[in-house]
Amino acid sequence: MTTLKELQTWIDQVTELTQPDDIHWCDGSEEEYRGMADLLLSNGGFVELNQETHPGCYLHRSDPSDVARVEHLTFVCTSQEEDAGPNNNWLAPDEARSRMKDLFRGCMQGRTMYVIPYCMGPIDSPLSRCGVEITDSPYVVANMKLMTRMGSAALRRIEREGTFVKGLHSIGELDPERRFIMHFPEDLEIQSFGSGYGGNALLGKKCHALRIASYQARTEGWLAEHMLIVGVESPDGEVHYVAAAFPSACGKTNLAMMIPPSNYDGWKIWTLGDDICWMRVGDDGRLWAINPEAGFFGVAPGTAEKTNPNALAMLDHDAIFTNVAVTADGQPWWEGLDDRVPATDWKGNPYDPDGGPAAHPNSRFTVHMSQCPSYSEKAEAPEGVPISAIVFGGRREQLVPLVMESVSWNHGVLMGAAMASETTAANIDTVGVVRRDPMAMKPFCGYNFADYWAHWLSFAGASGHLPKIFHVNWFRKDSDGRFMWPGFGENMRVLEWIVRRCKNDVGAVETPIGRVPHPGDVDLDGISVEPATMKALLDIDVEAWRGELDAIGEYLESYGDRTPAALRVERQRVARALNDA
Ligand code: OXD
Ligand code: MN
Repeated sequence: MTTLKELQTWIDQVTELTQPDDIHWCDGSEEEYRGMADLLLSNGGFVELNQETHPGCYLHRSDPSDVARVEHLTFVCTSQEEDAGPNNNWLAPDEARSRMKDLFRGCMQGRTMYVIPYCMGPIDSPLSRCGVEITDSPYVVANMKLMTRMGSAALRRIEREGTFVKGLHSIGELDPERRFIMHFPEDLEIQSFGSGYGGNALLGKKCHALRIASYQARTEGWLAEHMLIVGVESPDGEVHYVAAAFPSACGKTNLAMMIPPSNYDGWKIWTLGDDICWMRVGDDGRLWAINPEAGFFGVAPGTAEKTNPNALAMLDHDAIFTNVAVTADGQPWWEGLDDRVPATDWKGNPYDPDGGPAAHPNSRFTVHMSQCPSYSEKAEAPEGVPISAIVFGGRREQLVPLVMESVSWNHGVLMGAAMASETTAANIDTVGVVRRDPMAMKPFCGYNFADYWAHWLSFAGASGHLPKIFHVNWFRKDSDGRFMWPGFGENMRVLEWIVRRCKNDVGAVETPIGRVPHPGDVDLDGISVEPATMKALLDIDVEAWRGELDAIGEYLESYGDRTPAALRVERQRVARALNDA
C-alpha cells in the first residue's frame, strides 16, 4: 500500500506483532469519516446526539478509568537518562521497547488495524512535519480526521520526504495497570498502549507535535510550543500575531476565540490555533509560526455564551463530544453551559445532582478549526504568520500581576522558565496544587528542561527582530477569594496594551521584575474594575517577590550543572533589583 520501503517494513513488523484481522489504510475522505461514524454508532463507540439541533454530532463515552492524560505513565526514553531530564519519567529504550512489545503482542486479534498517515501543519508548508499512526481505535481515526491533515495527501508527502514519526497505538484492554505512553525521540517514535483518551491516543497532538517535535526542533533550530496563536486586528486593519502559552485547561481556547468587548469597535481577534505552535526564524529575522493542528480538542465545561460564544457557535454541527452529559432531548450538556438540567451523566447513568458533576471536568469536544467563526485563513498559509508577542501565563491566585513585559529576550525566557500554575483536571492527578510549569511545557517537553531553556536562550543572538515576551495572570484573587479581573473577552484590554507595546506607542512602569502598564493605560471603559483594584492587579509585593525569586533559584538549581548560566545570571539580576528596591 505504500512505495516507501521503511513505512511498509514497519507496517509488516507491527502486523506480525499485533496480529490484526484486517488492515485499513486511511485516505482521509469524507466517506471514510462517515463509515467510521457508522461503525462507531453500530458498536456503541458513538451515541447519536440530537441530529436536528446538532447535525453530525456524536457522543463518545470513554472508559471511566480513562478520562485524562496520564503523566505518571508517560515516559521519554532517551539513551542517556540525563537527556530526558528531571522533568520526565525515563526508561532505557531497550527496556521500554521490550515492555511494550509484551503488551502489543497479539493485541489486535479480532480487530482492524488502521494506518493513518497525517501531516502536522499545512500540507505544503516547509514548517510542517508528518507522521503515521497505527491504531486499533476507530474513535482515534475519526478524531485524527478532524485534528490533522490526514490521508492520501499526507502519505504522498511522506513518500516524497522519506521521513515520518512512527506512532503505534492500541487501546489494549483499557486496563490502567497495562497502560504506558512511551516516546523515543532519538528514533522519532511513539508507542502508546491501554488508553483511548485524547492526548494519550491521538498521537499527532501531545506525543508528536510537542514531545517528539520539541526534541526535533532543538536539533533543527526551531521551537515546538504549547501555545495558542491569534491575530489581533486593530481598527486601522493592522494585524499583530500573538502566541500564548498557558497550562492545560487555563483558558487557551477561550483566549484564542475571544470576542472583544463592545467598546472595542473595529477590533477583531482571529483564531489560528488554541493549543500548539511551531515557530522558526524567517529570512527577515522574525519568528514565523504555524499551528500544526487542524482542529480543536477543547475542554467543554465552562464553555458558554458568555465565556466563549465563538466556541458555542462551532459546536452545533459536525463535532465529537467525549464524556459530556446529555439532555432529555439528546443535546450535549456540561457544567456552565446553561441552566438546563441534563438527563444523563457522562457515564450514561440517569443524572443525580448529588452524584458529582454531570459532565466529566475534563470532558472534551473535537471539531475542525474551519468551523470557528473567528477562524483565520492564515492558518493555512505555508509560510505561517510573523509573531509580534509571546505571552506566558499561569493560574496564580496571588503574587503575579495582571501583565508584565520582560526587558529582554533572556528575561522573557526566565519568565517562561519560572512559570507556575495551579493544576487542573486535564491530568489524572490532584487538582489545584501550585507546580512549576515552565513555558506550560511540564507535561510535554521531550527532553531535559535545562537544555530546553538553553535552546530558547540560543535565539537571543539569532536575530534582532524577535517578539517581545510578556507574562499575564487572569486569575488573581482578592482577600475575599474573588477574582479581581473579569477575564474572558475583557482580556482584550490587556492584549491591546501588549500590541501597543509592540508598536512602541504606549509607555510602561519599570519595576524590579519587569515592566507593567501605567494603570490608566489599560482601558477600563465598560467594566466594573475600580481604579484601586487595577492598581492592586499591577502591584508588585517586593518582599513576596524576593521569596519567589529564591524559590525560582532553587527550582533552576534542581537541574544541576545543565542549568544555563545565562538563566542564573538573569535570575540574579532580578533578585538584585528586588533587594535594591
Ligand atoms: C490538552 C492538554 O488536551 O493540554 O490540550 O491537556
Ligand atoms: Mn494543551
